[in-house]
Formats: sequence, C-alpha cells, structure tokens
Amino acid sequence: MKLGREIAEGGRFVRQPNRFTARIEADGEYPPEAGRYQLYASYACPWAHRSLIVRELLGLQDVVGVTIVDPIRDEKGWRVPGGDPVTGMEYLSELYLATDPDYQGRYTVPCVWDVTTKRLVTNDYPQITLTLETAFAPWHAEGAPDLYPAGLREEIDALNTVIFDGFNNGVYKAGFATSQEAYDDAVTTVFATLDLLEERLAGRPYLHGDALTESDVRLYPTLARFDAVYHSHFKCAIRRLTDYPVLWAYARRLYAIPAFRDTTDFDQIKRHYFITQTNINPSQIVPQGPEIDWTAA
Ligand SMILES: N[C@@H](CCC(=O)N[C@@H](CS)C(=O)NCC(=O)O)C(=O)O
Repeated sequence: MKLGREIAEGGRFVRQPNRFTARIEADGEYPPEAGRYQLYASYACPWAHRSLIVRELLGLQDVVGVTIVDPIRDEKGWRVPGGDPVTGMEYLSELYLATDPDYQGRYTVPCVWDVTTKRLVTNDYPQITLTLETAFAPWHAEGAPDLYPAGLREEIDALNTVIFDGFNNGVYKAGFATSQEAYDDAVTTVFATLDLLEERLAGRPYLHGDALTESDVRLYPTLARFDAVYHSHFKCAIRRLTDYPVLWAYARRLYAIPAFRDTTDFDQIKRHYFITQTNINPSQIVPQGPEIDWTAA
C-alpha cells in the first residue's frame, strides 16, 4: 500500500483526493447509456460495496456491467485473475494508466470505465452511487426505491458528511494512525458517531424515516465490517456493533434486503483486510471469528 503520502503530521491518515471526477450526465461528455459503462468493484471494499448495493437495489444489473476484482491485492494493485472480459486488462492499474499515463496515486475501486471512449470516467466513489440514482433513473426497475429524493437531498448530504468523517473514514483514521494521539482522537470520534446514530435510529427503521435512502447505503458497509474487521484490525475496540441494540437490529434489517445481503461477502472482506494491509498486519494472519448471526430475528 502506498499510504506514505497519506500520513500527515502527527501521524494522522489523510485520504488521497479522487483524481478522476468526470460525471456521467445527460448532454455531457459521458451521457448515460445502457451497456456503455463498466463498474470495477471489490466485495471487500466498503466504498465499492455501496455502488454494488445501489446497482442491485435499482435493478441496473443489465444496464451497468460489473467486474469484480480479486480480494487479495499485491504490490501491483487490484487484479482480475484470468483477465477482464470487457477490457482484457489483468491489473486495474492498466485502466488508470491508459487514461492518464502520469497518474501517481493508488489504483482504487470503485471506478467506472467507458467502453466507448476507452477511458476511466470516475473513481469518485461518493458520486458513483448518486449518478446511478439520478442520471440512470430512466433505467431503474419498476418499484425501485428513490434513494435520493429531491426534497431530502440537503438532509441526506449533511448526514452523509457526518457518517463519512466520523465513521466510514473515521475507522480508517483510527486504523492507519501512526501516533497514539491521532488514534485516540479518531477512535473517540468513531464511537461518538455510533452513539449518535444509535440515538437517531431509535423509533425509526431507516436514517431518514420510513424509507431507505442513500444515507443507509453509506452507513451499512462500515457496519457490516465493524465487528469482523475494524474492531480488531483497526483497533476500534471500545464497543462492538452487537453492543448497540438499535444499530445492530438496523444492520440486520438491511442485511435482510437481498441487494445488501447478496453483496456482503464476509470471507472476502476478512481476507482482504488482514492479508493485504500488511502495514498494520505484517503476519497476514486472518483471525478466526467472531461468530455473528446476521440472520438472527
Ligand atoms: N478512491 C478513494 C476511496 C476508494 C479506496 O480507497 N478504495 C480502496 C479499497 S477499500 C482501494 O482501492 N485501495 C487501493 C490501494 O490502496 O492501492 C481513495 O482514493 O481513497
């Protein structure tokens, strides 16, 4: 992992900015079209997990193709064993470098490739789900949920910022901190955010009320990884998800929805983090357990 330049003064982890940020939008350089765009994702990666959930929730499986990369990343990055049927590439880096030969950052999932121009359109993960929800609306399945309703967008965006800073990225700030102080700050924020969400979800099934939204999609991947990985590997050990009765019930409520369950692969998640992130687990040993029943009533 080339995390060196993402560790700032005081041992704090500061995530790299997304380099590819073009938008798929009507009348733009990349107009939405069925069959034109290919999503590259890993079941292990929480940022990619979001896009897999939304693609399935909205019934876009035949509209936007997907290539799943191998969960174990080596020093050359994400790989498609046997090659990607759409582009022929073996390493995801080939798509990044074909688009920008001078690209110096990490080769990340999720990203979206345009089959027509043979260019990487975006690795801007917060925008990918919003694009599927808005630009691809004409292809949504009948009865698909409106995950980003016009009247709720400000509230959704505001809560998403809290969830990202305090939790989605908060766990990485705790896990990748290289000083006690940076870790202490980050882990305190992670659990303050969980406390706040526990309170918010008391008395409502989803974060914004009775209907599922983009905020729920963003919260879930970090909850799904929490006890299995972040509790030990990222040292987010003050409490477990299963110690929060409301949040744990909420996480299982989401897991009961096929788009969430089908895209949650605990084995790939565990193998990816413990084997690939040798900066914090040099032995690459994958722990056994914890045993958690996600289907409990
Ligand atoms: N694009 C974002 C978020 C996506 C991201 O970090 N994905 C991880 C997997 S969870 C990845 O692809 N990492 C590749 C690497 O570190 O080489 C970033 O650059 O930080």
